[in-house]
Amino acid sequence: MAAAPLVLAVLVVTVGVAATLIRTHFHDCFVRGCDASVLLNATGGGEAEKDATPNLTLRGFAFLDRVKALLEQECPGVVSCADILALASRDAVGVIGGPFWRVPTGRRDGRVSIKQEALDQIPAPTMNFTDLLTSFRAKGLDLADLVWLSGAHTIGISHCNSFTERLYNFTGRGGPGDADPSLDAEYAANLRRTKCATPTDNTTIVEMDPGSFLTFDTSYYRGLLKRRGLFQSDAALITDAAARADVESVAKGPSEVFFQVFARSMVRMGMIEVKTGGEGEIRRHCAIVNS
Ligand SMILES: *[C@@H]1O[C@H](CO)[C@@H](O)[C@H](O)[C@H]1NC(C)=O
Ligand SMILES: *[C@@H]1O[C@H](CO)[C@@H](O)[C@H](O)[C@H]1NC(C)=O
Ligand SMILES: *[C@@H]1O[C@H](CO)[C@@H](O)[C@H](O)[C@H]1NC(C)=O
Ligand SMILES: *[C@@H]1O[C@H](CO)[C@@H](O)[C@H](O)[C@H]1NC(C)=O
Ligand SMILES: CC(=O)N[C@H]1CO[C@H](CO)[C@@H](O)[C@@H]1O
Repeated sequence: MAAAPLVLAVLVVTVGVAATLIRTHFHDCFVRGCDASVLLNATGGGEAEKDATPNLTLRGFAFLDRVKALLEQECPGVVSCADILALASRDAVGVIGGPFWRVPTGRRDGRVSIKQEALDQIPAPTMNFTDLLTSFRAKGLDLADLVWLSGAHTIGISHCNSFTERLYNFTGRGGPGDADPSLDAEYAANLRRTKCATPTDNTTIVEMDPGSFLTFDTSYYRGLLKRRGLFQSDAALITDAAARADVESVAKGPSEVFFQVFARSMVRMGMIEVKTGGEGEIRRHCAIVNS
């Protein structure tokens, strides 16, 4: 009798870890390439990328530090923190029933992490389609990668204050009449009533794929077509004809198709500006550069 709630609790934690790892890997790759710069602690020189990442992302760091410590015991100086992040993201997705893919390894770790670069280069949840595509193209990714990597929001969670301007203050006039017209009105009203009663709420957790956020599946894309994408960057995917066609095709296809394209885009993302050969180092601890 007691088993079911426990199994559910374990699943919630596992899905949360998977979402956190994917987000951390994404943030890492978009700033100075996939070199684990996102895992570095700030030093005397100023704030690090970590200091720019949303609080929800921060939880994954201690877990990665533990994985690194175990690996260093077995085979010191061999597996980079950047590879650990790529492999852990893949494994976490596989454990919760998502796709599995082969991760090319050999990334080396960077020695520099700067907060402002994260603020400048990580695509914001408020971006429109044009700005999102520009941001992805700057990293060698394309329109398809934007659509498929956004699919990670199938297991995403957010805090109200990341999107409340869409519920309360879209044009700056303010008030419940000032919601984002691209968001389903009934859904917006429901969010205001049950989840985000105040625009500044930064603790209530909102599922990005409500009803299915524990399952790695295509319902995120069906939600987009019902105009229930939570962030403007989700809603943006159906404002472009080519992206919308991709969303429509994956939304009605079997999960296997989504799994294949998601995996392919994760591999492409994992190769952004990687350091190899004599570049960078194999960090001994993921939070600090080797002395
Ligand atoms: C990195 O920073 C975190 C949070 O401030 C701290 O808990 C951790 O001990 C630091 N790690 C190292 C190796 O200094
Ligand atoms: C997208 O947003 C930028 C501002 O961030 C704006 O300059 C641009 O006009 C917008 N593009 C479209 C097509 O709305
Ligand atoms: C609504 O947005 C405007 C412009 O961004 C801002 O000046 C105002 O303070 C906001 N109102 C509320 C209630 O947050
Ligand atoms: C949430 O908002 C409160 C009040 O504005 C602030 O003190 C707190 O630091 C915020 N917490 C986070 C995690 O942003
Ligand atoms: C690392 C960090 O700042 N964690 C905080 C994230 O937000 C929760 C809830 O607001 C806090 O309890 C954590 O301390």
